Amino acid sequence: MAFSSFSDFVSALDEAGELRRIAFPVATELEITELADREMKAPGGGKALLFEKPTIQGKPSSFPLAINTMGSHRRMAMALKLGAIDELAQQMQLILKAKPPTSMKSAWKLAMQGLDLLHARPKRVSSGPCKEVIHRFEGAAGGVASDLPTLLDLPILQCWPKDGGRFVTLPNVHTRDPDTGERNMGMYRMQIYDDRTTGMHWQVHKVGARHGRRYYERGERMPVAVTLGGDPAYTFAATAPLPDGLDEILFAGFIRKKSVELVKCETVDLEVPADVDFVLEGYVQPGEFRGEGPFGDHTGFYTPVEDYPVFHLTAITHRRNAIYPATIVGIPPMEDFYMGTASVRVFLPVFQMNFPEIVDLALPAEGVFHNLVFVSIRKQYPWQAYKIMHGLWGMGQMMFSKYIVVVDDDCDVHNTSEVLFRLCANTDPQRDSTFIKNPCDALDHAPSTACIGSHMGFDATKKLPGEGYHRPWPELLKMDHAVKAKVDALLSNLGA
Ligand SMILES: Cc1cc2nc3c(=O)[nH]c(=O)nc-3n(C[C@H](O)[C@H](O)[C@H](O)COP(=O)(O)O)c2cc1C
Ligand SMILES: [Mn+2]
Repeated sequence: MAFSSFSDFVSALDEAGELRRIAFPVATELEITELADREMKAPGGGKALLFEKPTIQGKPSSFPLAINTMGSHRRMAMALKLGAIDELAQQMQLILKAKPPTSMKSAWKLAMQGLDLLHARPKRVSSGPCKEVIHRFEGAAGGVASDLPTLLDLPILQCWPKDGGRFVTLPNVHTRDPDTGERNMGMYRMQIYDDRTTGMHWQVHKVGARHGRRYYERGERMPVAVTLGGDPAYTFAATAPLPDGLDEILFAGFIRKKSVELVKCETVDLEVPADVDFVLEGYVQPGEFRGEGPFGDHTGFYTPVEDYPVFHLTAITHRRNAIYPATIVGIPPMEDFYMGTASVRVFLPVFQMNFPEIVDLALPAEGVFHNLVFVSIRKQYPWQAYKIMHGLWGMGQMMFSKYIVVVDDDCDVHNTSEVLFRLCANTDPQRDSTFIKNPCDALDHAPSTACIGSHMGFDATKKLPGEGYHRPWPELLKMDHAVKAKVDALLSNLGA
């Protein structure tokens, strides 16, 4: 069942030997990054770190900070209460393949899936742990009590030396479409400007930005609520590339097999999960923009200062024993690689529903999400690899994929060395590549103009006569099974 708090998850990591507690004071300015970066670069993603005494400009923060909590395949699965991420992929597949029942057994199976889906629907509750401490910034009678936190009291990181300031790095940003009332929860970083204002870095292609444009057009103030912590399923859902219009709260409920309990905010007309650690309530004012950045980004480079909307804080509510969740991004591999890989596993059944010939798909760490995609297919007809490339370039955030390499189904896309071997061996560069024009990731600094550019696809599959290849395609080397078994036995007798 679901985690009832972020601290539950941190305890579970601790019990599983996946957490390192850091009891001495460590500066939120750069030092936590350096420790976390070393951990994230350790084999398999190292451990999660709990900084019990983070300091802000030399002063102790009232809140501990947890980082790298999802930074390994095991911890990512643990965050979603799974033995392995593939279990969730199988559940997705069952739902996508659900057909009207033809027997008691299939009816029962469908009913069980129905129960899972039932949990997807959120429940409304009148209060929750996220309201244990309430600090309103507007209309607070009797002024502001000094022991209540502002943004400057949270252990918010300055991640890299040339960053423009401190950034909230794991915020779940809740907004509504003013026309349809549809909810969205996306992860968009927030630069701290002062105790009451931050940047709101929703990029042009993201749903928060689309909601924002509608408020700007209507000339209305846009309510925004940001949550930190709670069940880690929320954080995962906020980063998952769901199609626009698919509610992340429903998705989180489906993942955790328990309805998300939603509670009304104090100062804005939005609802947030009641069990989160912190809620930052506020608004974005139409037409107001401010320079955001530089920020040491997941591209491994600093993104430059660009204008983004400004978030004005109207209240902070939090758990009394809140833990501040954070991550850092930078030169891969980082924690977000494991989050991205989990997303790909979970959405593979959706890709396969659209393109049944897809066997597997991987975004290797070196490509930091959008730069490199390896996909294996069961090829049946000429130029099928190109159909897959174009199909992926047309699907949601896969539109950003800069290089797509298509290989045959006997190639393991999670083994970069194997894919590069196929790419080099199986392609005639001119014949087997294609360029297209498409939107680019807003963070990509390589295109001459931001957000637009070319993408390239490679067909590294075996070529067919129908593709103009009339020579006999050679056979890939493979050892006999019997010989392999014999050598395995020999070696195990030797104790090797
Ligand atoms: C650690 C992390 C930080 C991210 N920061 C941003 C960001 O600052 N701006 C942004 O537009 N997307 C950012 N993303 C990616 C979005 O969260 C992701 O594209 C998400 O699917 C967007 O949701 P949406 O389609 O509902 O807008 C980040 C992802 C991760 C894992
Ligand atoms: Mn969304």
